[in-house]
Amino acid sequence: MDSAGTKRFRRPVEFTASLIALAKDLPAVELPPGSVVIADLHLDGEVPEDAEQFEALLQHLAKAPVLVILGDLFEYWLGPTQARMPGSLRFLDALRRFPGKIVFVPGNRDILAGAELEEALGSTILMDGFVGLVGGGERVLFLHGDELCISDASYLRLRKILRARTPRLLARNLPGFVTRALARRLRRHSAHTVQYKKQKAETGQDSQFANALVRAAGCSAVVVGHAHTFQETVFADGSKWYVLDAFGGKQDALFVSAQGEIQFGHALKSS
Ligand SMILES: [Mn+2]
Repeated sequence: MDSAGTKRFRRPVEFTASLIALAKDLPAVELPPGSVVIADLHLDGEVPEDAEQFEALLQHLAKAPVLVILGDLFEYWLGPTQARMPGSLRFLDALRRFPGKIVFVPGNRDILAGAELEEALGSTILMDGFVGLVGGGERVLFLHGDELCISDASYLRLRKILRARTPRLLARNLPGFVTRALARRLRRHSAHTVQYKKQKAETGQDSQFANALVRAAGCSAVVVGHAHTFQETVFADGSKWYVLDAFGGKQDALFVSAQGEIQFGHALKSS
């Protein structure tokens, strides 16, 4: 029997309403000049080059007072067990050594990250995104971007389940074969999105919902990753929606300029 406490996820409209409510009350984070935002690095512990590239990137960005990682830092992240795997240690060490502040918003692939990653980040994971304060008080909303794919109802259901407290605790103690199956599901949604991005002007992300979230958060722009292809959209009300390239693309990073303005470019550009 269904009680109020076990109310199931029914329609995307409930999902969008709950996120619009959340957007009104997101944490605010100061992004001083020199701050950098990147997303979708997809680091894989089984690929040694990934560790070298990541160390080089963090060294390159070492002067950033705040580094924002907007989700899918890892190819997949399954919790405490993974933090102890040899392939993960270099990533975590590199994060620990970063001199500035790191702000992390999880993506669909690292939604199960918890205390084991927070220890290396030196900060609390911002599960639902945040409002960045730039320049003279301009407010910019930062999200991973998977939440904009509101036509994928089965993914939204999974997303909700993985974010609930009890299932998260359970998932973190599941046997390896179960968590690996979960990882495959988390990756499948991304593969789906990568397919979408091949069709121009179609990323799977809903622009009207992006606009609604910007308004709800009282922001002038929203910046996301997830779709892997840079995009700039100006809404009728003048607010803007930006999608970052996946790491390695020409516009894979947001920089806060000396004047406190947001600019886009390559994370590894020579400064
Ligand atoms: Mn993603």
